[in-house]
Amino acid sequence: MNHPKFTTYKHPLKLSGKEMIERAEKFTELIEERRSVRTFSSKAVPVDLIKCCIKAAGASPSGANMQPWYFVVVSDSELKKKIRDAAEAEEHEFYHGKAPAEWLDALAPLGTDESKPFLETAPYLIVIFEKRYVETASREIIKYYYTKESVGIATGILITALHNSGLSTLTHTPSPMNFLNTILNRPHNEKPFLILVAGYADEDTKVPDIKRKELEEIATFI
Ligand code: IYR
Repeated sequence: MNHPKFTTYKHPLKLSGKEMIERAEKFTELIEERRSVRTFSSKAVPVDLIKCCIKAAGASPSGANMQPWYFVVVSDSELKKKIRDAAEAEEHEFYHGKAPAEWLDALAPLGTDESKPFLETAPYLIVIFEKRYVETASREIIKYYYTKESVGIATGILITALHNSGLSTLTHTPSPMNFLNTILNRPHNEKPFLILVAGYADEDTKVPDIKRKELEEIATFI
C-alpha cells in the first residue's frame, strides 16, 4: 500500500463576509443568464479559450481522483459533418418511432426535431468521454469509480467556464452515441458521455420561454 502524502492547502480567496456575498450574488446573476442554445454563429473562437476552459473542467473532483474524463475537441469540418450525419440518423429513429409519446410531449416546448445543423455551424464540438476503466501495459484492468458522477461534474464546470468567457453551449446526447468512438477513433474503455456544442450564440438566437424553479422548490434548509 502506498502511504498518502499530504501538502498544506489554503483556499485562494480570503474575503470578508460582505465580499463573499457580493461575489456569490454576482456569480449567480451571471450563471442565471446561461441558456442552452441551438443556433450558433460560425464566428471563429480561439482554441486557447477552449483549452483554458477544459483545464478548468480537469480540476473537478472525481472518484478516487481517477479523473475519468477525456475531451475530444472537434473543429474539422469533415469530422463535424460525419458527426452530424450519424447523430441525425439516430435522432430520426428517435423522433419517428423510438421515443414514447410522453417523451415527445415533454420535448414539445423546446421545439426540437431530428435536424441538427448546429453540429456543423458551431466552431467546436467538445465530445466528452467517460473512462470506465484503464488497462495497464501488463493487461491488468484498473476499475474507475463514480465515473458518471465525476464526468457530470466536470461537464458542469466546463459549461460554467465557457459561459463565463462569453460562449454559449448545448449539451447534446443523440442515443446511442457509440458512433463517436468510431468517428473519433477512441478506445472501448471510453464511453461517449455527451457532445458539448460550443461557440457564440447566433445574433438571432431564440430560446424557449421557460422558467427556472424557485429556491424553495429546489432546496430545504433544516
Ligand atoms: N436527443 C434529442 C431529444 C432531446 C432529448 C432531451 I431529454 C432534451 O432535453 C432535448 C432533446 C434531440 O437532441 O433532439
